[in-house]
Amino acid sequence: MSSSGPCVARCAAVSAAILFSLLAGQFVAAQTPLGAGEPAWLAYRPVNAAAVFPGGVPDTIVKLGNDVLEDSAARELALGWRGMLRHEPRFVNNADAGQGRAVVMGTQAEIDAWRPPVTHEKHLTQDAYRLYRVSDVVVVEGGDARGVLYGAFALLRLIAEQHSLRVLDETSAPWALVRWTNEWDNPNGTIERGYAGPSIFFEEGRVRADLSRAAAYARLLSSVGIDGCTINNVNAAIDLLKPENVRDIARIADVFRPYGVRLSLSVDMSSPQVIGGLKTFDPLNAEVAAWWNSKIDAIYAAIPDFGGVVIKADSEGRVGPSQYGRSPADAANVVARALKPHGGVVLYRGFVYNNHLDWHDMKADRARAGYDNFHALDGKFDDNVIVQIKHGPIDFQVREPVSPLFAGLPNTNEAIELQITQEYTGQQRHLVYLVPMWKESLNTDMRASAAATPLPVKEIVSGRAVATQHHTAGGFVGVANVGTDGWLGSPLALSNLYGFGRLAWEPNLGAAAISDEWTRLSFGNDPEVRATINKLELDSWHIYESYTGPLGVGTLTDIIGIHFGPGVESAERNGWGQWIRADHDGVGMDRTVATGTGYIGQYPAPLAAEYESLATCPDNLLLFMHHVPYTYRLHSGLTVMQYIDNTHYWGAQAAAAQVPAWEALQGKVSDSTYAEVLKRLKFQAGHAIVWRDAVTEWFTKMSGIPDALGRVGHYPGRIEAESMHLDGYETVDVTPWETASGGKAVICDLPECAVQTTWEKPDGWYDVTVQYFDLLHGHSRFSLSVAGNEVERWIAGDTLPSDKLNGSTSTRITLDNVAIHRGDILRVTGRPDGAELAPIDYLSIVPSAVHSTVIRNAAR
Ligand code: GCV
Repeated sequence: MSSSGPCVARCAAVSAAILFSLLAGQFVAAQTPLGAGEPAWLAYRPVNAAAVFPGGVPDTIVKLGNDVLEDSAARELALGWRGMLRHEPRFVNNADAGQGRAVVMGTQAEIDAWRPPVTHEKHLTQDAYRLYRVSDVVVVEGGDARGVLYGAFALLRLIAEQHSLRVLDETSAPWALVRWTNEWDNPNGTIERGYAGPSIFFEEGRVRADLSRAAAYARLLSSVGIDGCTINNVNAAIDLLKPENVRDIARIADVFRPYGVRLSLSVDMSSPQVIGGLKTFDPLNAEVAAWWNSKIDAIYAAIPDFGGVVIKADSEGRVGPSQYGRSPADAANVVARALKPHGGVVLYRGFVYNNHLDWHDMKADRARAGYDNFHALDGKFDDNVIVQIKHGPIDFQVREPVSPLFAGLPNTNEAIELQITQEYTGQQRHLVYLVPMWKESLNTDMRASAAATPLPVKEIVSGRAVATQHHTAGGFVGVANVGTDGWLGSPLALSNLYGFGRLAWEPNLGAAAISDEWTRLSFGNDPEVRATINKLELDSWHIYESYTGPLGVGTLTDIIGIHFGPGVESAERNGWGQWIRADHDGVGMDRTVATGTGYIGQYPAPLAAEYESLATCPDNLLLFMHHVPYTYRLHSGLTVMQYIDNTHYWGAQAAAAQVPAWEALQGKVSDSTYAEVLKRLKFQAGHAIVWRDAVTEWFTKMSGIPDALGRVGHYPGRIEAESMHLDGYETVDVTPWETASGGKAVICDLPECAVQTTWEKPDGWYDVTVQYFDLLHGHSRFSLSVAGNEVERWIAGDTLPSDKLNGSTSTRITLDNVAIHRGDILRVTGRPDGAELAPIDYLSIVPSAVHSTVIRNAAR
């Protein structure tokens, strides 16, 4: 650290600056108004100020620099002081005022100039920060202006967690240079695999007029150290590169800039031809290269801090260099060379595969594609190209091994792509905290180091040169797909956005520590709230995995369309290659070198040996790596078939137990958050039963092996709608059969229909469930009556993601403590709406778990 002259002289240099306190008011006035859910973890709830600052809250905030990022840092501290400490700080940028109780913030150079150095040996790197005390002064020092902003957020985090700042000494630097989100937004305002409403960036083919949400999003991203955001779908709309659109997109970059978030774009390789009017988009053609140069120059003229581009090519219908016999390296490099003079990067996606594989070819394997397509190109990419690799070799399944490509490119920059939006993990209607899953990938030791030193994926993507790696950059990309509905729709899903940022900054943080940080920032420091939410979050991945994708099978969801409900066979007999190869004898993909697709051989030898052998392959990846009989015994001692049955029953039970756990927090979290989370957890509990029944029934039928515990196919209290007296309703087959109880449901093609049955069992208190289908479109009306008295009426008004009767639309209502007498008639009436024909699957009537004094049908 260097020092310069005495404070008086240095202060003169800053004295020309305007009194910052005057600006502070303006900053806050200009603060974007935030709607419900939007502040997320930046709500700045009151804390015990005396616990944080035992010697008194600093009343002066000194901002030494004038960078826009330091302005944001100051604005943020003001918000935090007011919200958390109930204190109105005085702002100055006169360094002399940094006496007494104050916070002084500035870059390393500004701090050096402010006062003789406190001995800090280590130079702060790009984006890094250091927080420390000099007697009563709290110093927020950044390696650069962005580091100052990150430091301010870090200080606010400590305050929100109510840590005592009597002693403070924290230095932190980002793990990797690239920490971006990708947003799969389309210009028409829709978002591919987005589950939280429309785009915050686009509407009706244009950039939104009101970008206040985009600004608020940049603030959130910045608070966890994310420094880049790709605003459009990797299935890129080609028109976005037209000059008028680039001008409009620059407005988004303008609102990102104060938070240090660099905007980037997904581009389509055919752009030179389609919008440039060239005869070709061959990346080795000189005119094509010139087109990219001038296009990129034009983008930088509009957006000087443009981050770079993301490219999806030769994948899922996108054109690419293969059309001209060129390689991904040729394609990436032509764009990279245009970006290079400006400091931009290309993130070239490793997600290149053939989705027309031959199911009959036992050697065909989609999992091989990344390595097969890229390994031979190692060392051929320019140094501002980063290959962006999904964490697993398939596609964000609930359990996958880490992609072997991470070890296959020792001379190429690599970034890991993680999916924050829950495409295959319950679409934010199921609670799945993904950080533990991501950490498993990041911590997987590829055993690729010649020196036998561990080489976990997190090291590979750090961009630091290590043993066998020669990387100049690397990073983390999170597919977030936030929308206007509380960013991710589900309040608890925000932990994934938060967690992604924190891991990208420091992957050695623990999943539990990140969950706890997020919980404290979002819900406060109440120990009961923390314990409950942390437990829900930390248990959630295994719960979801247990009823949707056992033993590394990948997923058993409907893979052809929306990836939400069960649809076991949809994986098979098509070109998509998400096969599970289940037949009457066994299940799983044989990916061994000895007899299978050879995929396992793509891993470095020690890891390959572990996966190749049944003796050492972990149970949780068994069906990913091997095809085994249903009678095969796992390391746990259970057979595969019994494990499938047990885990689905356990999972459904665990999902149900989340509901009362959350209910204990009523009154301890805001009413709206309480209600929203409760609604989702209840849905999940019901949907877990749909999953459980579908998967266990399907495998029982396929294997012919009954559940040793007699549960599958035997559902106490269940009455199939089709077996009841039908008043206008007609019976239909449901496809796939396993997604409806008994494979059938009833639908009503009249203005009103009913199903009814007479209760033949003893008088008592019962919990009554009606399992019905709620399609994306239509608001059917239902009512349940017992002995002529209406117990409940409801509308099928959810927006479950399909217009078919299947495992994505099957849902339920449960009414607790209904008094039913022998001989009572139970009747469900349905009134269709449009094409939604008030479909019913079954009723379930079981003795009440809790006898309440509140009698629902007390009117009787
Ligand atoms: C944006 C999966 C998703 C697609 C997505 C693709 C990708 O296949 O289902 O919606 O396309 O991944 O990552 O490019």
